[in-house]
Amino acid sequence: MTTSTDTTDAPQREGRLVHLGIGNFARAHTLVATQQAGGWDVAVFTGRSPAMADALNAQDDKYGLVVRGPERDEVEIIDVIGEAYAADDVEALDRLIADPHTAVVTLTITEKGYSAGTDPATSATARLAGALKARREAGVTEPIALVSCDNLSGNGAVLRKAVLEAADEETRAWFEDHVDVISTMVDRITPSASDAEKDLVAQETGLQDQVPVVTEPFTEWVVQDAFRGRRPAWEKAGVQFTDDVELHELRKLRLLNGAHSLMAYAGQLAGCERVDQAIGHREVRTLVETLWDEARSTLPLPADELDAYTSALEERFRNPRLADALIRIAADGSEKLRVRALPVIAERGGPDKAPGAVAAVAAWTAWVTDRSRGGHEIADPRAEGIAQAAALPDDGERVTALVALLGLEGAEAQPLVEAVVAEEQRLPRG
Ligand code: CS2
Repeated sequence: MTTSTDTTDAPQREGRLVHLGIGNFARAHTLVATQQAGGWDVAVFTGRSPAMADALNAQDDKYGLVVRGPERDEVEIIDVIGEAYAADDVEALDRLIADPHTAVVTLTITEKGYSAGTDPATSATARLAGALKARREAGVTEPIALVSCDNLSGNGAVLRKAVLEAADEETRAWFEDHVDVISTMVDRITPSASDAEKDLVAQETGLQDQVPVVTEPFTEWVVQDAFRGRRPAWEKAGVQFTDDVELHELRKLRLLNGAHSLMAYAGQLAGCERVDQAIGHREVRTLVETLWDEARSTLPLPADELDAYTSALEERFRNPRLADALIRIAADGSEKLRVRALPVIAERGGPDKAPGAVAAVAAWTAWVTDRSRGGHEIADPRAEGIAQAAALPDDGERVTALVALLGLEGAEAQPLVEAVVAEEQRLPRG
């Protein structure tokens, strides 16, 4: 562990931010904005890969950020992290959250992180609940803000619920007066990096970087303006503060992430491997347009604003140098489709009025079936249920079981099941 920031010696620092889930996205987005804001100590905890903490510590908590535009790369060293810990280091988390210097906790724990339950061994929100208890017991009165940076609508409310469920009674009672929970919309497409980026960072900066990040030039963060306590001056990094995050979230979830999921499954079925190939595939692109048309009609935003948004998206998807693998986006489909596709179908008034969103679900059921029958593991918190469903020989039963994993069952699911069974036959295959 590197402790480059001893809080007792650093009274001039404005506060400490603790980040949970230090994957690629946070290193391309949340931490970059925090570096640009300046003045804050930052401690990070890993998500799925505990080895990330060791890797960061071994390189003095610095890493290279490769911003990959359609024509060129810009390489920058991000040096905002002061301390990096493995996710399960609850002693460090308790100590940091109980310190009044800590005023903000940002989270990128992915969709499934919010339903991971109340056991600190497996749930980041449960560990956070335990650390808030330590803060209460330490008698800290200053407010702390919990800032969700995951692709869920109303992510602040979802986070509040998950933390409160895992908290003890006294901490629940203490919570309202001492904790702000902030919704945000985050956006920056961040593919998985490869050895080529390690070489590039070494060549451009001299840093021997085992954990570089590659990302697109575009970045956006819309943050609910509801902090009672201190926070980084993120506006210096172009962050937008607003009372109306939800509309931004819905726009991004249904247009960007919805199209992403559709391309991930339909694109792979059609023989594509990357997002730029999928958006360039005539039939997949037509499906994306259908999805966009219907998703747009669920968003109370002016047409010219939506036009500008979808053309910008198309350009981002077409970035040929980003090499964003569809298999990255295909992970955790049973979590993602619940928020990306099902609400569009419901709000449109049924599957017959939402063929694009139905295609996204059908592409998922068809793709997981093919993958599973081909002996591949599916990266999904419901992987076991998916494998069992995919093995059912009858299409109606198989799709019924898969759609149930999206939370739709019985009579309510019937119209979607029928539409999906029919749509699976029409999807382009390559
Ligand atoms: C993607 C997102 O993994 C996924 O499902 O849709 O990671 C997407 O790249 C980001 O939300 C872009 O901001």
